Amino acid sequence: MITVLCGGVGAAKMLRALRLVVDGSELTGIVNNGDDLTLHGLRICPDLDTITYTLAGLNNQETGWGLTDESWRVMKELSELGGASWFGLGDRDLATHLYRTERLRQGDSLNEITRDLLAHFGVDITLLAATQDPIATVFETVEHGNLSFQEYFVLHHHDVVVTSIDILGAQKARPSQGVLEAMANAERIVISPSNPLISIGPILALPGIRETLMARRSDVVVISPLIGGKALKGPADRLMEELGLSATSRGVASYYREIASTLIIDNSDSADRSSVEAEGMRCIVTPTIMSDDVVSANLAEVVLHG
Ligand code: FO1
Repeated sequence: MITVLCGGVGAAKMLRALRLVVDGSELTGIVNNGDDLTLHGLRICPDLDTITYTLAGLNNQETGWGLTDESWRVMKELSELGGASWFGLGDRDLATHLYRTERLRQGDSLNEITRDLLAHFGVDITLLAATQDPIATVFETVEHGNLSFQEYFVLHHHDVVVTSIDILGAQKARPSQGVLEAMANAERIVISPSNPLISIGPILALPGIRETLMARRSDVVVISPLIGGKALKGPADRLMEELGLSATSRGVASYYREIASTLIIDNSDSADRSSVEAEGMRCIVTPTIMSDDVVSANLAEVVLHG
């Protein structure tokens, strides 16, 4: 079994790449849910949905989130009514949130619902929410005080100065059933090229996760989310700098060094090899921008066997 720690877009691409070279029954994703939200009474789990839609081949490639062939009639009507429309929920995507919310209300667990959504969309891997207890990533900002994840990310376009990040509820939350086992029993544990602080960080903040990874350190591989010191998407580089980690391969290595033995960096960062090794991590240099199936499959092979 291969277990993958996941955020949103970068993780979806990594899982899709791994799925090119291994059977779906071999793959388990442990998915961040610090960015989940309740809006219009609906429970929305962006990272679970981004991964599900991407592996189904139905993701909206322009936005990176939501479904392809989307329409926006409900949002338009809502906006005309004066309702909150800053967080864009397409008509097709809304069906997922309506379905999830009603089943949660009926008492089903998030992981049961996720399993059924995966089956509906024809995706044959396992996804487990990192926790099914309430957690929430909160940003302390200079401009607006405390912001919820989606207020920070979408409402303010992550264009604010962050002074600290807190994962509310993490210390009391338990990892979902099967999460620690999926890490303990995996041949390889993969940390996706997701934002270290706000996609992987909330998973690492849960009790027992760091300890389990430390015990498996020699089998834990990280793919750097930075290319030339910049994130392909999102605020990872800016946040790392603001919170005292340098936005470099070395900064990524210093963040993960206790729990992972290997860092994979992009060819364009080959000059960083010695700085990664100076942090006590093995460094593999290979193309990491998963722009087509050839590069993706190659990266997956390196992740599994490099
Ligand atoms: N990201 C945006 O930048 N704007 C949006 O309006 C937006 C809506 C949205 C709806 C459903 C969903 O699953 C994701 C959505 N995202 C949107 C993406 C999301 O904010 C982030 O990419 C993740 O939370 C970070 O992984």
